[in-house]
Amino acid sequence: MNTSTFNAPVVESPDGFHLGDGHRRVIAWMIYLGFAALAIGIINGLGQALNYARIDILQYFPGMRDYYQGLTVHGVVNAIVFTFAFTNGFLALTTSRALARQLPLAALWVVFGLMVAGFALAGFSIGTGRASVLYTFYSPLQAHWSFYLGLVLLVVSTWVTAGILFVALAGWRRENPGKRIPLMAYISVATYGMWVLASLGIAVSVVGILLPWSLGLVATVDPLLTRTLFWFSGHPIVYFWLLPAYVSWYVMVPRHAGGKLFSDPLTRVVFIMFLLLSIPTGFHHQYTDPGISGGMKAIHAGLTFGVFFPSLVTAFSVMYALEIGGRRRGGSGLVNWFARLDWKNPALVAQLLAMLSFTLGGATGLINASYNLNQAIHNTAWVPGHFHMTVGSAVTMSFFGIAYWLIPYLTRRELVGKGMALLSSWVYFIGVLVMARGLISGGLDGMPRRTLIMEAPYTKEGWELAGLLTGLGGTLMFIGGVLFFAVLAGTVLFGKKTEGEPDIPFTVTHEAPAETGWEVKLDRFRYWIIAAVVLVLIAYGPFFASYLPGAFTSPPYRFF
Ligand code: HAS
Repeated sequence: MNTSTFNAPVVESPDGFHLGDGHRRVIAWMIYLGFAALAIGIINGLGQALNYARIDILQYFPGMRDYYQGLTVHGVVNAIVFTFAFTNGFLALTTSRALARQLPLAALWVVFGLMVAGFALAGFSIGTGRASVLYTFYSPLQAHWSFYLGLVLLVVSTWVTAGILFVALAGWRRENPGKRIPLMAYISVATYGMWVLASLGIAVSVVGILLPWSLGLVATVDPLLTRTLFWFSGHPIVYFWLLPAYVSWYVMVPRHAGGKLFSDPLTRVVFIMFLLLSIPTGFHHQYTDPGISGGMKAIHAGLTFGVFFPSLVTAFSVMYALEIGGRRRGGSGLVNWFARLDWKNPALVAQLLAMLSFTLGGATGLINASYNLNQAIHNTAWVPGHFHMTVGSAVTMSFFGIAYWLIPYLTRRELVGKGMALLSSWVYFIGVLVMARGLISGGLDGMPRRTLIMEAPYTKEGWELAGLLTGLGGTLMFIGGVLFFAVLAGTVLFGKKTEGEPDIPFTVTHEAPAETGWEVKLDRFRYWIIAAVVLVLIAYGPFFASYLPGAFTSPPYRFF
């Protein structure tokens, strides 16, 4: 895989590998499941955004009891079900393709089944008002056991996917001794390696503490302990959302743009940095929590600035690929190449706009990470402002862009409504910027997050405009989302059948990865995982060693 085929006009398989029909089907179902969850999330998102504008549409949602139930639906289906389902399907595909191996079909269906069961259980508990605990499910708020069990199944679906990918890679290595791991497989597997390690916090918390507690097997719970275990996984989960988008930005966007990947080893280094640094940063969500020493918070703050770095490198690398593409299309000067990119390709446009939004999302992340600035914005509307420019757009719009080639690839149907797809991306992008402007300025004026603003008996100067912008932006995002789903449904139902066996559009490194020297060591995942575990022990060990067993316990609070 070391030829210069990255800019080939026709997407044909360079090595003759084709995904089996059954594999296409199961991966398509995973992607549909993810988007079905997103559709529910987007409808609830409209209700959440309009709350800030003091417009109540939540009352018209069937079965909706209160604001927190709606916010829980929004957070859980968007942040957990949508992202997990899409990632399980997408990275299974990228790994299978890069290694040119079919993955075990039955195991992929198991992944799908686990996700459906997890979604159904969590959906049942939230839908019946038994789990209005938000996607962070902080104790001592207690949910019905079915909520926690649903979460367990959803996380297990990611572990089974990870197992499938690890086994496939091991098999490939056995058959290709001494060969470098193909880049697309490397970064896909690294993403799951990071997540398997990261998800241990949430696993211990849910299986070891919250599930038995919700079943009445233990009477009390330690809020700080479960919060800390949540954020042990809760920060790295944002990179589990982001890295599939990065997989696309590194190995697919250059192809869409007609550019080329900047550097194979640098791309590997970026993913290794995420493996090392994603987890030992969770305390930056807990700067205001008592019971954690200032020293520990400082270590996590420092490491948070460290995990900022691979994204800066990514910005540089992606820009390089885009610039090459823009210049090949006749662009010149400092910025003209940007205008020359293929702004008519829906897959590219959605991801370019995602990147632009992420530039602002990343900048707000830096402010969050700064200990004293965090004191001003923590628990304000600023925080949803930040995360709608990251997961709410950078990730979601990248997944939209990927879907514009992935759904035709999986269904062997042509994309229907390219104009509508482009419009969808622009409307969603403008919407997210307007909404984030509202949330960010409102947050700076002290407007709280997770609050039924429309019924709040108090207000402050600035909140009104902030609320209106949030409502307006959220409405535009909703319209953008509806347009996206129209394109998706149109393609699946009415798209013209395509001939032949197209390949997925991935970049082949323009230089073969080095076969000797330091770069080869990047492929030794085992050592990087050990290093990641050591870093986690340094960053969390002192807290758990001094804190366990939990000292401050509370009885449950149930709102059902
Ligand atoms: Fe965050 C809170 C810090 C990234 C999501 N974050 C959250 C929450 C969520 C979230 C959901 O330190 C709320 C959790 C809750 O419910 O309480 N975050 C950061 C930092 C980064 C960061 C330092 N966050 C993300 C990503 C997310 C995400 C990614 C989802 C996918 N975040 C925080 C902190 C908090 C927080 C604190 C706690 C706040 C509090 O007090 O509650 C960094 O990783 C960001 C690095 C990003 C960059 C941008 C690079 C730009 C790129 C685009 C390239 C652009 C190109 C332009 C090529 C450095 C790669 C192309 C176009 C042309 C013009 C040419």
